[in-house]
Amino acid sequence: MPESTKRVALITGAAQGIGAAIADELAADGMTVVVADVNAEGAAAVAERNSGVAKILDVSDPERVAAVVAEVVEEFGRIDVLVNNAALVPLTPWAEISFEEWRKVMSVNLDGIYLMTHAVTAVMGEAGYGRIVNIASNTFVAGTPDCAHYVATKGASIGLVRGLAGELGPLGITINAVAPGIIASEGVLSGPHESGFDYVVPMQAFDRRGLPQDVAPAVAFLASEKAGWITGQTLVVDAGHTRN
Ligand code: NAD
Ligand code: 4PL
Repeated sequence: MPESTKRVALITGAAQGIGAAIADELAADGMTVVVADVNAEGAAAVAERNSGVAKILDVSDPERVAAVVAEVVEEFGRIDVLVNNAALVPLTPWAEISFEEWRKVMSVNLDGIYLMTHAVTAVMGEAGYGRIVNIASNTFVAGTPDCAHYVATKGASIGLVRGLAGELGPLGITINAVAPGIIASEGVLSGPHESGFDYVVPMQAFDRRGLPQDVAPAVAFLASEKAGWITGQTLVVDAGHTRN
């Protein structure tokens, strides 16, 4: 297995939006980026502009997760950084959340994090080094309505960070969360969350819509060598919308 001299970062859901901006940022920091997404075309475009590689991946599919992690190890011999970014971002009032929709959101947003983190920590543990960043959301702080299933998964992603940090520390792995506020990603701009800006922007300290590029540097810092004394934490990146 060839050992890449560059650091290797695997970013899920990186075909567009916040994940794509994170891939751009980590590539600019000199890493080889693995752009993993169910959207093959979008992943290929983001990988190409960053001289990285694209992987077609549904994070809720155990076989695909195992296969993709094995392929990355085969190709590069290392995984330094995992960014758990892939998620469904629904807007559904509680009374209308069917058990099927509930299970679907749990499966992608929560089982996906389990599967990716479980597979990648095995690789990082062997190397004695790793950086994991979960993309949570300030909805867990704000209690944003009409997406209770989503908020529950984002709280769980912070719970995992807190619950795992102590076990991963002795392996040389840090695990942290970044919790963005509302961000003008392709997903949000094309869906019902778009109207949320009218309500949220006036509560921010800065009077404009947040962009994927506003989130990526915080992720890059926690993914960097320099962040080695930070683990189990959540960094809120929301222009001061919430204060905790
Ligand atoms: P987006 O919808 O624009 O992009 C999400 C990407 O994830 C898409 O490329 C999609 O194809 C991919 N994806 C979906 N299901 C997948 C699966 N099962 N396996 C692999 N890839 C999958 O979303 P975004 O707004 O950029 O959000 C990215 C992350 O940021 C999510 O975790 C979201 O919860 C979080 N977040 C977003 C906002 C916001 O306002 N945009 C705010 C806080 C947190
Ligand atoms: C404040 O994570 O944090 C809408 C959509 N509004 O996904 C989010 C806020 C959304 C958010 C989010």
